[in-house]
Amino acid sequence: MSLKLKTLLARFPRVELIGFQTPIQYLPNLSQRLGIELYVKRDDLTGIAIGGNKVRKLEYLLGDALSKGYDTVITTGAVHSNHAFVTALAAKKLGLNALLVLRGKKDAPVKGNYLLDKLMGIEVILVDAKSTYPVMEEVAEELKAKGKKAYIIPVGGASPVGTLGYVRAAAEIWEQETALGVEFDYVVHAAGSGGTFAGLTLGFNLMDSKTEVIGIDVGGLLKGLPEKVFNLIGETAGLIGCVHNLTENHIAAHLFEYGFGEYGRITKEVIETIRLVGAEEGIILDPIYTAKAFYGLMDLTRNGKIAPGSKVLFVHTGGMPGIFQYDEKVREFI
Ligand code: 5PA
Repeated sequence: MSLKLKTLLARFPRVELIGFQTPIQYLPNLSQRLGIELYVKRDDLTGIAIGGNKVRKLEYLLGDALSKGYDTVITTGAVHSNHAFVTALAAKKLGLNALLVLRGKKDAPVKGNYLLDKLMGIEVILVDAKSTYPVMEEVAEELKAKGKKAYIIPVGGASPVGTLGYVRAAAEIWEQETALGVEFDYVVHAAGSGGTFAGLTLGFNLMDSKTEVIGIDVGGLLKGLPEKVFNLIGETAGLIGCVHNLTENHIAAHLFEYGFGEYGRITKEVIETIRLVGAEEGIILDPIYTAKAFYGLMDLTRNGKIAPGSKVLFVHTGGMPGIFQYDEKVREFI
């Protein structure tokens, strides 16, 4: 089944940035504590820069950019964006120029990913406005006038081409399940721009798998996430040339909100979750995405949505620099 999916994906240009299957590890201490069979997929170890889920999307996005002769990549996100930093570094590695248009105040402290951006000499334009897209378009036009060709990647790489990365990840998980001799009831992950959610959901659907993909909304990064994810699934299926039988209601029923008030807000529960997972299993989560997602997983287990004994795969999507971007906030709870 995964072979069929891989064959469908084979015609899309992809650059090899990872080069291996990320490990799936069993988490014995947290399994016992939660009364489920808990595994983690280490997509925080995707082999370039700070790793994380974006690398899978970038294999296709940068493959697309290179095959069409682009020489520059422009993308966006918040000043703490994991996606933006990884995109810029991966682009550089492939010999492309990179430029980031980040949402933040001009005097934003140089920490976390923003420090990494600066350290690597990545060109950053800070924009103190809700939407950074007009600035990205402007910069692309300016570059065009200078004879350059700029490829614009949306927030989180959440385009149909980027989503192919997580369709492929679903096939990878399926192969690993077969090797491990388990079938996951649930795959749980942090949902922000929705590309990971769309890709995994479509991938498992195309493999006729019973595995349910659960997204944890980490505080409404995007409004109307179920609709956006559903549209992205439709566009990605269209790109691949296949049909799915998913509905927007299915997406909404598999999306749970654990934002603790708003995107980016760090609370005591978030910090306690980082501490718990670190102390029990030696795995570090981040305060913006993965700790909220893991808190959601624990709560869904407590309230019975995830039944006792279920086989659950948590996808660790990376993001560790968030701890250092928000060190002051983190210190409040130590
Ligand atoms: C992000 C997103 P999706 O965007 O695919 O839904 O993934 C959510 C997510 N985990 C999960 C981590 C560590 C993430 O960084 N990050 C964004 C970024 O700019 O970094 C897109 C918001």
